[in-house]
Parts: sequence; C-alpha cells; structure tokens
Amino acid sequence: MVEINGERLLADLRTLRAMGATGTGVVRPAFSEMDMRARHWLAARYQEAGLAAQIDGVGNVMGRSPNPGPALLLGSHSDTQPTGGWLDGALGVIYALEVVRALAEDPATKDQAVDAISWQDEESRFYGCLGSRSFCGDFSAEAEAGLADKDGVAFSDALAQAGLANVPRLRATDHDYIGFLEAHIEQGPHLEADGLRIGIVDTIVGLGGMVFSFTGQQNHAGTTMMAGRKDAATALYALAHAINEEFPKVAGARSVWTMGRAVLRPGAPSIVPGSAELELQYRDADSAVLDKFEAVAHRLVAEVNSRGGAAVEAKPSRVRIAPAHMDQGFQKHLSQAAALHSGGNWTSMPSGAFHDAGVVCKVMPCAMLFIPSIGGVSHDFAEDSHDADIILGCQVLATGAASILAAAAN
Ligand code: HGY
Ligand code: MN
Ligand code: MN
Repeated sequence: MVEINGERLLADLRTLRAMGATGTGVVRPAFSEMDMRARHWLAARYQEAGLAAQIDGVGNVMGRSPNPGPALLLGSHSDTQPTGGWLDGALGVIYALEVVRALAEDPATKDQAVDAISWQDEESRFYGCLGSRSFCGDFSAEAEAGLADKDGVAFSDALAQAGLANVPRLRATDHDYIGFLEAHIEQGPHLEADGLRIGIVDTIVGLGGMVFSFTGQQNHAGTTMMAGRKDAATALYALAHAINEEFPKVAGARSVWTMGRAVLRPGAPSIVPGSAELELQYRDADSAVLDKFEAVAHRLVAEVNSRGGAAVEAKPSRVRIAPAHMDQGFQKHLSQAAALHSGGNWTSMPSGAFHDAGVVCKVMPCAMLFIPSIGGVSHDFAEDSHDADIILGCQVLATGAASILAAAAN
C-alpha cells in the first residue's frame, strides 16, 4: 500500500509557511511578492517530483505527470487571506505534492498519472476562486475587464507585475481528467468537538453577498438637529440590525451570514457621516435559502429607504457560488481510506467554507477531505492543526487516490 513520508510532508509545509510568515500566521495574498515566490518554489518542487511544472497566465501552478492519462488532479490554493492561517489552502497543495511523490515511489502506482495544482486567488483578492474558475472557463473577459482589488490595484497590473501578462492560461478541456481531489483543514469546530480525525465532504455550501451603499448628508455633529438628519451611519446600523433580526426567520440549520466590512465616511466623531458602505455575505448548502436571504435583504433596504433618512442602494457583491455536491463514488473511496487509517474516527460532513472543488466539480468529479482545526479557528493567525492529524490526512488522501486510480484503470 502507498505510504506517504510524514516528515517530508511537514518539512515542505513549514517551508511554504515561511513565505509570508507573520507571527504564527501567513500574509501571502494572491499575486503578492510572497505569493509568487511560493508559486515559483512549488513549481521547482513539482519538477523535482518528476512533474512538468508551469505557472499559467492567471498564476495557477500546474505539475503535469509524464505518465499516460487520464490523470487524477490533486491540489488546493496557496494564496491566503490578508491575515491568514498557515494551513488554509497550503495543506492541500503540499498534500498533493507528497501524494505524487509517494505514488511514484510505490511500484504498484508509479505508472499512474497524477497531476498537482495550486489554484490562484481562491481567497478572492480580485475574484472568488479566480484560478479554478479560469481553468473551468468560468472567468469571462467581461468579468476580467476593469477588475481591481479593494485597494484599487488593477488585476492587469498585478498580472504584469507577476510577469504573467500574455502567458497562456490552463483549461480543463486541454487534458483528460478522472477528477479532482482537494484536502483542506475543516476551518470549523465539528471534527475536534466530536473527537474525529477525518471529514469526507458531501456538500460545499453556496455563497451570495451584497454591498449596500448609503448616501446621506455630511454635516456638523453639534449643530445638526436629530430631526431631518440624513446620517448614513444610522441607516447602516438600522439595516444591519434588521438583517440580524430577520435572517434567522428564514435560515437553515447551518446558515451563516457575516457583515465583515463597514465603512463610514469621512469617519470623524464630530461629523455626521455623509456616506457609508456595508458588505453582507451569506452561505448555505441550499440555494433556496440563499434566495430567501437575498429577498429579505431587498425588503429591508426598502423599509430603511421609506424612513426618509440616508438613501440605501443594494448591489450583488460577488459572483454567486452555487452549493456543490461531491462525487459519490470518490467519497466512497476516500471514506474507505479514512475508515482504514483513522480507526473509524471519521465522518461525512458538509463544508461551511467554499473551496476550489466547488468550482471544479462543474467540469469533473470532485471530492474533499478535511482534517480538524484546533479550536475550530481559521482565517486567523492562530489557525493550526496537530502534526499527527496533518500526517494522517495525507495518508488517507494517498490511499484514497490510489483506490480511485485503480478503479479507473479497470
Ligand atoms: O471564505 C471561504 O470560505 C474560503 O476559505 N475562502
Ligand atoms: Mn480561506
Ligand atoms: Mn481555503
């Protein structure tokens, strides 16, 4: 049976962590100097592992097997949130590298075709799951035109800065794939709370979001009477409060919604804010619940506007990501591997985070496995997992991948 090398796995994870390390976390946003350094480092590791490495025109790093296909594709993303953890994405990227090496070292699997990938910008600096969407033909010229990040940096400038302007872009249709496997940290509390070590994902939540723009009347905080004020912040707080009151009435068991970005302008204590912005994101495994959230949000905007204070305008904040169902057959292979290696300490579960597998499953069968996150923490410098769980997860992925390859070969 294929056997991974746990120390080699941990060593590569720690080397990748050092690229952008900030305290215990990592700052390696898409196309940043650290991100591109990590991508070139990864390409060199792919070459060492016997893969033909390339960085494509949106920054995806592909390692292609020399063996005849169709290939099994493994990977995740190596870009991070602005204040990210060291394992979000990186775990699955280095797992893929280690599984490629372990399968190549095993006579029974050395002739199998396994490609490895690190997707670009899963964390949505410019566009949610940009790299995997581009690979799947879901990043249109219209979506790319004028694209910029929240600080106004143009996507085209970031590409040029990274030396990727006019570089060919990978397409799923260029190659024959059996499917895609992504390993990831759970980023939530469930596995640890239930004393489990492996999660096999059945559904990845869908996601929607809106940006609310508030236009009022900037004025003096002391001389402007409360009656007749057009305070953009008051309207923002009223809408945010109403969302937290009304959303639970239409929510599902694991629905979540977050208002993680609010801007008040000019942001001075003695000035009545003339304008403001609030960003809402919501997620659920059921599209109908996402639709309800959107309808409730529009109703609440109309109610705030009817009060005659600051005016509110709502716009979709990002491309809607539909809930994604993982391949049943692949789940079975991964579950058998999990049962074998984890002594039964595994479960089937939904993913509350979105992942590239949620995009790639539109063009090929996909499956995901999770390892526990300590304290359920992620998207924070404190994000961490136990070494023993990191090693176990990679071994489960390797055994599951070998099983899928064997089944495909018959
Ligand atoms: O936000 C997410 O679900 C992912 O970690 N980017
Ligand atoms: Mn993330
Ligand atoms: Mn991630």
